[in-house]
Amino acid sequence: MEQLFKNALNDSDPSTQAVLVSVFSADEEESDREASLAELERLLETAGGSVFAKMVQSREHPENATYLGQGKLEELSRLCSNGGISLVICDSELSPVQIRNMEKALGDDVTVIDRTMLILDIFAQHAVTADGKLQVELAQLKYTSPRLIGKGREMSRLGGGIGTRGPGESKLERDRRRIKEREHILEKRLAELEKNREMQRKQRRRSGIFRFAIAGYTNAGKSTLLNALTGAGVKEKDELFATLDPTTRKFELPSGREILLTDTVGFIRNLPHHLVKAFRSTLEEVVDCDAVLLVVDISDSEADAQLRVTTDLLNELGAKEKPTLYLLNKCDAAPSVVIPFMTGEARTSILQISAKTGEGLDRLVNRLEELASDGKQTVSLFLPSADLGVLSSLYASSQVKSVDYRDGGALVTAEVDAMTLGRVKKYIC
Ligand SMILES: Nc1nc2c(ncn2[C@@H]2O[C@H](COP(=O)(O)OP(=O)(O)OP(=O)(O)O)[C@@H](O)[C@H]2O)c(=O)[nH]1
Ligand SMILES: [Mg+2]
Repeated sequence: MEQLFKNALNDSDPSTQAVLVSVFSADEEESDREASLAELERLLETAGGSVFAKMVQSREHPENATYLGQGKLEELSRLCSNGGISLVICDSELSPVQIRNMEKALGDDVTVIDRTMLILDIFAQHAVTADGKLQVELAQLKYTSPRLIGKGREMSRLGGGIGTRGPGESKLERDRRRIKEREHILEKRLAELEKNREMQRKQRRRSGIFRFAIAGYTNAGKSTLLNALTGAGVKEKDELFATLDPTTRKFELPSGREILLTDTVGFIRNLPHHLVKAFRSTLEEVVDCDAVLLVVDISDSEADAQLRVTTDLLNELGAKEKPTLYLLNKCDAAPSVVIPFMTGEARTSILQISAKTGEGLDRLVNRLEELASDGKQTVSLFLPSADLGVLSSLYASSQVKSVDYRDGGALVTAEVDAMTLGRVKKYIC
């Protein structure tokens, strides 16, 4: 099926240079602003571009019509034309009107995009599964298309995507209709895929195997950790959002107990709400688990802020009550640190590790063992023929290890939690 979008940077020269622009209000912390802009730079590099210049304006609010004030906009225009720059990226969410007016002021050769459009570009480059690709395309249609339409841009392959100029109004009307149709198709397909995914999740739940989700800020080392433990071969790379699609792998603990580990999409500050909504089914993988392994990159000076963002998002997704093990990763690259945000956490829930060198992974495995076996024990039961129905509820709530049918009933070995144990006590043999 034809894709309506291409990426702003994909098709361009790999050395595409851009001006990064940010409007800060006076009540924002200076360190937050700088970190956000530095992150925008990393996002641009990940997307295949580089920074020509950064421009910052401090004012009460961004200008409604043009984001920047008049004087700064003129300065930006001069900067772009002198440097031959054709891409401007703003570190906030821009309205379609702001983009249109900025482009009008900057001239025909300059494309203006915002942080979210840039993130979606990266997502589009990194999505692998059908599910991931559809979610990205739908989010681009919903977010990016209103920001392009009316700008005299082609929306389709016909024009080659974000950077193309051209069509008249009748073309735009056709594009609007095509976009709506495409959105409809994508939504239907996604709903079907979501059904499958939910079935898979149900099966995993029913298997009774303890499930850990590996969550954390983008680039924290989640995929490296999954690979170090399971040899999963997931892409690990020093770039943002290397992973978009979740990967689940079985891991056998030294006791022989099996657990499931799921590597998930990373979090980032200022993730707009509608993006969270668009990627909800991917993000839900993060919370559909029995416990969370929250990976923090302690070699990053922003570790504390990143942990804050991650925790807020996890809470928003409904993971507040999940047992959480904080993994202070990249300890090989950082001195032992105290993260202010974590001072309230129990020491037993914090471990220093290095997914790269393997340091601390043996302790991690021990903790996984303790968490996975919490309150559970393996029991042998004899279910008389008349009570064989109990077996299906055992499958639902416990890990059934073996069933041996014999005269008069079945001999069952299962790992049960305390509640199930209460229900099946009378069958213990
Ligand atoms: N020094 C050091 N580098 C690490 C460690 N763990 C991961 N890295 C590096 O950090 C970078 C990011 O690692 P990934 O595993 O891709 O990070 P991620 O959390 O999966 O990132 P996204 O999928 O982009 O959200 C890679 O260059 C890794 O080699 C570690 O313990 N020490
Ligand atoms: Mg990853």
